[in-house]
Amino acid sequence: MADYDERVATVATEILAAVRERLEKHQVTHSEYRAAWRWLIGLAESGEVPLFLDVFFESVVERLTHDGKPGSPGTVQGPYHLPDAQMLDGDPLVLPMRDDEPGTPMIFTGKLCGLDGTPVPNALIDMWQAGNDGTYSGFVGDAPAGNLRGRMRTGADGTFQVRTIRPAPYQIPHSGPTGEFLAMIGMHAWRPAHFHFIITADGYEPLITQLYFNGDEWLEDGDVVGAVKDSLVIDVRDGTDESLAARFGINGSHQVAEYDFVLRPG
Ligand code: MBD
Ligand code: FE
Repeated sequence: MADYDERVATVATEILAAVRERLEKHQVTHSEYRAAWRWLIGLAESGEVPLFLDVFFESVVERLTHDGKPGSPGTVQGPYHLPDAQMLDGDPLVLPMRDDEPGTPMIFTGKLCGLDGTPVPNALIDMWQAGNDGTYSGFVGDAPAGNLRGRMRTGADGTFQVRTIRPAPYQIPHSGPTGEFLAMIGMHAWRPAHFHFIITADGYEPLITQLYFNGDEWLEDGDVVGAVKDSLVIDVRDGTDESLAARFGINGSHQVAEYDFVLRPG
């Protein structure tokens, strides 16, 4: 059994009190209670507990932890990170993808530096994203294991360049209990398209964040997860540098985007 902990006792007791107070306020009936009971058991059995928690609560805790601090903003990790993604090496770096991976090819470049602008070499960037169909490999859909997930290190000057595809805006899985819950409360299930990152480097605080793309309709119409921060929205341009594209094995239209991550000491 877990030890008694003053803080856990305080927070847990108040959460209970808040729920009980609302049951009383709305005069919740026994049959309504049973319906909620069945729904919650269905949530547990579906395996969607991590999804449900991250959709509704992670952004609150993330903001409390990080808002107001200098450096690149963090945002939620979400339920679809997998540890031990393939370590990318060679030149150029390409996220693992199928030969005929659907979606617009994209070259994403950037730099890592500290608060004073010092480049951070040899940092580990763990990057993952949904494919063009809005699914994450290893969870939903038919992408091969490890698709669009990779880890890479920054160079001696703190920079990185990687080829991927532009992820599509997507709906979080909406045919299970989490989707049922959203429908019950009249919320859509969309998130703006995004890349996910966990960045770690010696001497710096780990950064868990996401990047979004200017012009995405769900930036305006509301991210179901509430995890967008303005300074994490980046511009995407059509790629015009043919030698860069050629170096990445791209011969055709593609997009480019960049972001410089600023890490806090830690
Ligand atoms: C996602 O892809 C995601 O990034 C978050 C935070 C929650 C649900 C699905
Ligand atoms: Fe995501």
